[in-house]
Amino acid sequence: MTESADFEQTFLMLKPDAVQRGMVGKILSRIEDKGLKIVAMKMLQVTPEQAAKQYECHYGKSFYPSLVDFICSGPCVAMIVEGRDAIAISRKMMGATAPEQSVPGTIRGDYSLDVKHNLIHGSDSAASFAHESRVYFTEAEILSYGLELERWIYYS
Ligand code: DAT
Ligand code: MG
Repeated sequence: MTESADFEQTFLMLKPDAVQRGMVGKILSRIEDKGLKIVAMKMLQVTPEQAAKQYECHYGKSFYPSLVDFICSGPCVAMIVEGRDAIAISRKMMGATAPEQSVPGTIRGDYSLDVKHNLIHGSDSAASFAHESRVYFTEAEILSYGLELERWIYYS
């Protein structure tokens, strides 16, 4: 794989509904099948402090308290994935926030009917990735490794 400027990392979190519905494996398979490389991953119970940091851009909005309650309501799976245009690609794979707009073929479009119980969080920009990844991972926890299959996933 040739590293270039469009290779980037993004932060994803499988929310408590994904864990409770037994959909962790299914969603991870989509991420792996796409060719994105998981470079950090942990299951954790999000604390209110972590939730407040992760969602600080939504502080003051009407849904903020219930969003924080929800993300803290059970175990989540946090991860960092890497690949070409990983931020935009994973946002496309997640699907739109509004359930009536998340199209079939996306994770939310296939598996979710509710704006809050929408299974997955993903950074929406490089700045959000920098902020959100720091809430859950240290630099040392983010691994750097090659995958043999990468030369079949990327042209150059
Ligand atoms: P996304 O998760 O697609 O990035 P967002 O950043 O706008 O969406 O909002 C973060 C989360 O907050 C979203 O996943 C679910 C919740 N949320 C957003 N809009 C909401 C609304 N109108 N009512 C209830 N929850 C909402
Ligand atoms: Mg968001």
